[in-house]
Amino acid sequence: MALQAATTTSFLPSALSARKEGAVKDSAFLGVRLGDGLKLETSALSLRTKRVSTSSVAVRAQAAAAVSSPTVTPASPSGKQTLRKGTAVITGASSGLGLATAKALAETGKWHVIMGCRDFLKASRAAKAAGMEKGSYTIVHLDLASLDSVRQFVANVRQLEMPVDVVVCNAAVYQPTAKEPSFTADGFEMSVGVNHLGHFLLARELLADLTSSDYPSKRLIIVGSITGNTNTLAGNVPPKANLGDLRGLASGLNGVSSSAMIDGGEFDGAKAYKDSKVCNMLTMQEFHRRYHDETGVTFASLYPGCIATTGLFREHIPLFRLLFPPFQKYITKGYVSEEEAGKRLAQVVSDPSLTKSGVYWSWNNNSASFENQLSEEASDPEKAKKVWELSEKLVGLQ
Ligand code: NDP
Ligand code: PMR
Repeated sequence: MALQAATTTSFLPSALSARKEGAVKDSAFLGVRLGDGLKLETSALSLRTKRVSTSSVAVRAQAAAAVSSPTVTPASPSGKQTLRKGTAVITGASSGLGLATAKALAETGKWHVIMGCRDFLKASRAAKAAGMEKGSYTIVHLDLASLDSVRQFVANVRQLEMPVDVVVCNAAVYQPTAKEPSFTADGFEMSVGVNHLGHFLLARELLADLTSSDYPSKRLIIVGSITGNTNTLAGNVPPKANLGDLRGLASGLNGVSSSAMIDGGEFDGAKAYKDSKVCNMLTMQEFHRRYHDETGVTFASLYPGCIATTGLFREHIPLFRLLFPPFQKYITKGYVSEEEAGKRLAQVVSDPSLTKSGVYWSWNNNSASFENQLSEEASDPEKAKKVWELSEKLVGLQ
């Protein structure tokens, strides 16, 4: 019964994306414009209409290793009680930070990972290539660019009949070179639609599951970033995050009757990403204010370090992708490997010393975690409340 959804035909509208020929922003490396000679990195005209895929398998149990329900297993003959395996849902676990975290958790033998991924085959290959043991994970299809897919994902996770002890909202897209916005199935600008609104609905839905889990330390983690925090050097590299008076978000970010940008301004892909990270960090704090006392769930965000080699920069110009890792390694010294970043996020998932709620974690040069300060905007409770209420309307929760 649990796996009935495995054969369910799913309709997965790919996002409607419109990009003009040559729609790559003037090539700029590290905020500095390069000459016209480097403007050849143009993307081809791609005006995709809604595509209906019937081939995707919605749920596939990689492992039937169901997790037993009591939190503490009965005493073994030696008299020792052991904690049952925890189950962590991680979005965007097919690459980068999400994959490294899934691997780090699975390797401990204490966690089963539900990998919420938009590309099932890619996720499956990535998990195998990372050496994750077959019984340690389950891949469930999730396209955050579609609210229907988010709802279907929640239903499919419930069908697995595993507890949900930790949820990690990790997936993201970054479109620094796009001249024109692209849109999710529901018509939201892509970066905010995927990084914030898709996760907002997912987290709201899965809060009930977290609340009913009997795991001793239940957590909802939303990955943030330094670049959304204007109280840092990195956060002051233009374009800076700024949600303004939220007029674009209030009007639906559809780029037709409203701006595609939260602040109502002109489209800028890099800014849209940074704005989405501000929303992620505000959402975590609003969750904490509204639900921590009532549910006992720990809400946290983090900046894992600059993981300059991940797929996040796939849409950036080749020169950026070549120079960004050494720049971060040798100049800013902010670089961390995917493996190290995965260990950091895995700590936020499971370390008994990181149970404080409402916190934004960072790590110092010795890889020791500390509670970091968010920028004024990213810690503004009024803004958090407004973002929450507007997001509720957009995802149909109001
Ligand atoms: P990656 O591109 O490697 O990982 C992003 C993941 O998100 C991929 O698995 C990708 O899937 C998935 N994803 C993208 N769009 C969707 C969608 N519509 N539905 C479902 N999944 C989707 O980047 P990172 O590992 O670097 O990013 C992970 C997180 O870390 C992000 O939240 C990012 O903001 C944050 N971060 C990253 C930093 C860095 O330096 N890299 C620094 C600070 C924060 P697919 O594999 O199919 O493309
Ligand atoms: Mg940044 C201590 C300095 C520091 C750190 C930790 C980062 C992290 N960056 C720093 C400094 C600088 N960066 C400086 C001085 C510049 C101008 C030369 C610079 C530029 C820059 C660019 C163009 N940095 C970038 C970009 C991107 O396109 C990345 C981005 O903003 O993605 C949204 C990026 C990043 N720098 C970082 C980190 C972590 C990123 C990736 C951001 C993220 O995932 O949120």
